[in-house]
Amino acid sequence: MHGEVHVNRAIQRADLIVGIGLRFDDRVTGNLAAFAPRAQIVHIDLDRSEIGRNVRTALGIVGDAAVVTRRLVAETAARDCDAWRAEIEGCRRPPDASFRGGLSPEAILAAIRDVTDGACTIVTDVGQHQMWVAKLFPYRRPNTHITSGGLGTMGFAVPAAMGVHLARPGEVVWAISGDGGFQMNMAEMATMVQEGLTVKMAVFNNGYLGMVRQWQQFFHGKRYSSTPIWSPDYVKLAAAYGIPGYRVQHASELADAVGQANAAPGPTLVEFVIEQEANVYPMIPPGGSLAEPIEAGV
Ligand SMILES: Cc1ncc(C[n+]2csc(CCOP(=O)(O)OP(=O)(O)O)c2C)c(N)n1
Repeated sequence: MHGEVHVNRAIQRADLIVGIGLRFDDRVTGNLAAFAPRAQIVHIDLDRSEIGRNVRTALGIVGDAAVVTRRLVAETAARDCDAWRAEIEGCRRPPDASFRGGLSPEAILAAIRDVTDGACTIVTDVGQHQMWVAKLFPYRRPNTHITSGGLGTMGFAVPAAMGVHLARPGEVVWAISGDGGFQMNMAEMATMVQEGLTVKMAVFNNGYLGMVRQWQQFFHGKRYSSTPIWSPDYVKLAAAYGIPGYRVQHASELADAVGQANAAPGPTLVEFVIEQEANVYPMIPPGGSLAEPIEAGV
């Protein structure tokens, strides 16, 4: 749905796709009839019932991804792929400028990267902020991007981040949520305090259920039905739990607030008051082909 243009183009042009542990759901394929028209598909999954369920597969392999991949690599001779790589690079777009400037998602994530030196685990909720994190945070270590993926579980970030803290004591853990998803599980702040769990909470407050609002803007004539949402004062809310809170409304406040929130002992919360109608690009319309993305400024 929000995949990079060059990646989707590569899928559309590929003659072989090896899918490992994915279910080819509609957010990945777009219109199935137009998906990867040239490709033979090899589907590797632990669950036999996934194979051939959504896309026609040339070869299904049921098994543990690590075991199967190791065996596949051992069996497959190296090939020169320079021309193919160059073709994919040729489709790459410059970064979306609408992420830039002011209190943009890019600026917020750069501030978190700067204060943590990129050495943190980020747990996201579900929505636009989740897409921005996936696209813009410069992950350097495996398994440091925790998200509910295809399950799309709003409310996931805060409790999941508490779990990450328990599993990786000593790791800095940021839970990044939208104002919608945060309000679904914010009561867990009590557990955090009671159990002494250190999670840095970031709330991207755009005053909307942003990802759904974007659909309403693009495909339903801007009829914002049930997507504008009210929020409490998050800084006061955090204070009620004894948690230091910071509100960031301007880019100039970013470094200080994020730095203090990261450095203070125990849980902290930063509310980022972002542009209300910011969008995630590119976007494949529901039922559309991967070959026809909506791009920023088009
Ligand atoms: C429990 C649940 N309810 C509804 C949805 C459908 N849904 C997906 S994204 C989204 C909006 C999320 O809004 P918000 O948490 O404010 O994040 P934003 O998109 O603004 O970053 C909704 C309602 C869902 N994924 N999970």
